[in-house]
Amino acid sequence: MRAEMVADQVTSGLSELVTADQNATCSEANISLMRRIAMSSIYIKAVGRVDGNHMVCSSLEGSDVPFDLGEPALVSPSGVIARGDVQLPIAEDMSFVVLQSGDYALILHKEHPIDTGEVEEGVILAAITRTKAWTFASNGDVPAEWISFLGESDRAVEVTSNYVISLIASDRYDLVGIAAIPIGELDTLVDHIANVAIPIGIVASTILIAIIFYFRRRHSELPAVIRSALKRDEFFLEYQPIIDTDSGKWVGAEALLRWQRRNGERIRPDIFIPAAEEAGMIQGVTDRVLELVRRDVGPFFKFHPDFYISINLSSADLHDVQTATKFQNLSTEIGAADGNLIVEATETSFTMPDKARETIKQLRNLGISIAIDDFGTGYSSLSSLKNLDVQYLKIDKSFVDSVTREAVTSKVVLHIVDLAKTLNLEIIAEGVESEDQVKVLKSLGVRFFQGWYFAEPQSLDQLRLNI
Ligand code: G
Ligand code: G
Ligand code: MN
Repeated sequence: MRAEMVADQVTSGLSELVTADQNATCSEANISLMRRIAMSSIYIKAVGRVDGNHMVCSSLEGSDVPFDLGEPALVSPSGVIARGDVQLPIAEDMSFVVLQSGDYALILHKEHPIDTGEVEEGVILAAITRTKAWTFASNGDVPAEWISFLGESDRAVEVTSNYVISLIASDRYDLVGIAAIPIGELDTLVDHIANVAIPIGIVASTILIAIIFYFRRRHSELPAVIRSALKRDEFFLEYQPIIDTDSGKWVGAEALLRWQRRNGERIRPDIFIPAAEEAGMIQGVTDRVLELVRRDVGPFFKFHPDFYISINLSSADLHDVQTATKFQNLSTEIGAADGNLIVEATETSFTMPDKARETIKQLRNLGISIAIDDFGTGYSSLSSLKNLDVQYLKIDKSFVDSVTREAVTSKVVLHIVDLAKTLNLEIIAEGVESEDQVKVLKSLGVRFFQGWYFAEPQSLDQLRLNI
């Protein structure tokens, strides 16, 4: 590419000179023209006027004394006369390339066609004509036979006893670019790869593989660990109070599943619940939740007949025909009256409303109320809500957080509250953490609250002491 760029400038420089020149040889105007061409080019060092094998004048200062250029080395198919290794009177220790068309010649630095920045020690770069193998530029000896490696094609890579040689022919000029790397150099490169790059690669990929296995094992292990946790009875419930701000009393509590392993490690429900759902084990977990409620509650409702306990259900539970029967058994065992139990399900559990509807109907027949959990985060349409037999909306914490922050989402809360009023639903604001949130939500008409601001999840024994 670099050799082609130089050739481009040579071609356009020469054609400009030949067409523009109406001046007498070596007149002042003639020399000015040559200087302008030389100045406007990056690669052309100087422009000169040639007579026979002599340069008679040029754009160079004080070079009006003719000097010998030597015999042409090559005449190209397009008629360009080329000379290499030309010494100029003003710089006799350097040699230049001179390319001539008609009476004009361009003087080029020998390195420009192969000037590609940093070059490794021993690497040979060259630009050579394809016909006659004349060296346009090179930084070392290029054996004439190298050109023959190209054969008929435009690209070739060849290995000799000393070099690996790569050749590319220009498709616009009679030029071939050559890069040759000494075999010895290649050995150092191979050594570097073998001693540095490969070990680093092995270490890095081993670590990566270990990480992937670790996470895959953890992932695939989780269902098995949940199964053994069920056997080992590692699950328990905490109950987070729900406050009626009209009376200031705790009117109910949400049962939240907790898992503490024998080694003391706690695993959060937002990790193991989705894992259990994915592994098709959530019904087993829900069974345990109901069993834990039965154990915890005992005769609780005898003493607190107006209190309710809400239980979270997954989508799979809502679509399970046995769920209602399980609740019926629980309800009987703990002596729950109408309104003592609430079932919470997220909006997304209702994406197949027909299937969920049957379970909801049966639960409603048992005197159990239904709450839509995390409301606002799902996609339920208002019309589908209207057709569901639901009594509570739990506004998701993210919306509760927004009421004292972003105006846009707090508008959404306003709409949720309006919607709830129209549909005759009670609203419970979830994850309430500050007095400001309570103030705003109360002013919007929210009556029930759940959150750390009021009370944290606690054991039912603890909760019993506080009501
Ligand atoms: O407590 P918190 O980190 O407690 O609960 C995180 C999520 O886990 C909440 O979305 C909550 O609804 C859900 N969750 C808590 N307990 C249960 C449960 O017993 N069953 C189901 N399906 N989800 C639960
Ligand atoms: O079922 P649901 O998605 O509503 O789960 C309630 C979750 O919110 C539980 O993880 C519970 O521990 C958590 N929680 C309850 N009150 C607060 C609160 O005030 N702040 C925060 N950050 N989390 C809360
Ligand atoms: Mn919930």
